[in-house]
Amino acid sequence: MLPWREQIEIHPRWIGNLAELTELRLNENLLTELPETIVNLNRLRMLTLYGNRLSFLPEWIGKLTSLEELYASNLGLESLPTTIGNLTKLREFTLHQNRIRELPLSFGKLESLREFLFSDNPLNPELAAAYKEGLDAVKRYLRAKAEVQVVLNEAKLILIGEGEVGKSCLLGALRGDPWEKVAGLPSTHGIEIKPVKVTDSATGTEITLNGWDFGGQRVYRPRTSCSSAHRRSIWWCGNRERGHRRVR
Ligand SMILES: Nc1nc2c(ncn2[C@@H]2O[C@H](COP(=O)(O)OP(=O)(O)O)[C@@H](O)[C@H]2O)c(=O)[nH]1
Ligand SMILES: [Mg+2]
Repeated sequence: MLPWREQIEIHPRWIGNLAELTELRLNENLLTELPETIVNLNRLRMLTLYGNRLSFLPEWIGKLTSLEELYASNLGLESLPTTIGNLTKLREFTLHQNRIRELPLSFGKLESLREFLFSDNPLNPELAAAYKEGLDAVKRYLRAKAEVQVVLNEAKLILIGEGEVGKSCLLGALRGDPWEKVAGLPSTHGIEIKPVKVTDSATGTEITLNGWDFGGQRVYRPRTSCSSAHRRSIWWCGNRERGHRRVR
């Protein structure tokens, strides 16, 4: 245990060398972030953080897998990292007086949790009702939420512009269609929707962009402007005179 006589703003770096440390009380200081050296304290069973100025708990906190007690109230936290679910020995977790609305699904993996104080947070109404019933109800709520959560990984790719600027050919090229097939296509009438599969290089997740290929003729313009209200979409705009292409 480290008793502090004065409020500290900067956390001493050498603290990460105290590999045998089991309790660290940093409450009511002026810390704005936790230095990562704490991650070396893999015997830490108790971490007291309340009353600092941390606005988030770092992802690496999930590596402190010996933690049994974590006191993180009155910090201004808006969310918890998903890695919190790795703290499977955590018995006591206080989080009151923060700004948390929702818990990560991984919170449901905290099997050892017995004491959980979460009052004075702007919880979403369903979670607030579950919290009033107790920890089991909170876990039930999270399980139910996980079951209904369907990840679609889809977005709209909308191509608009004058006729004959190359919208349909561009969509065909993005899809990997052979040029001979797309170049000879008749002018588009109305809207054609064709999928483009892409892979997120960071996560390897496959995403389907539903390519909306609009006819560029004047008669279709009202329809194009109606569709501009769609959210979560990528736009490609082609202009024949200026050769202008814009993506947003
Ligand atoms: N040279 C050239 N011609 C293109 C290119 N893209 C499309 N075209 C031609 O432009 C014409 C109109 O293309 P299209 O994709 O149907 O235009 P849209 O009306 O905007 O859908 C077609 O005859 C295409 O062969 C390009 O990058 N280079
Ligand atoms: Mg076309």
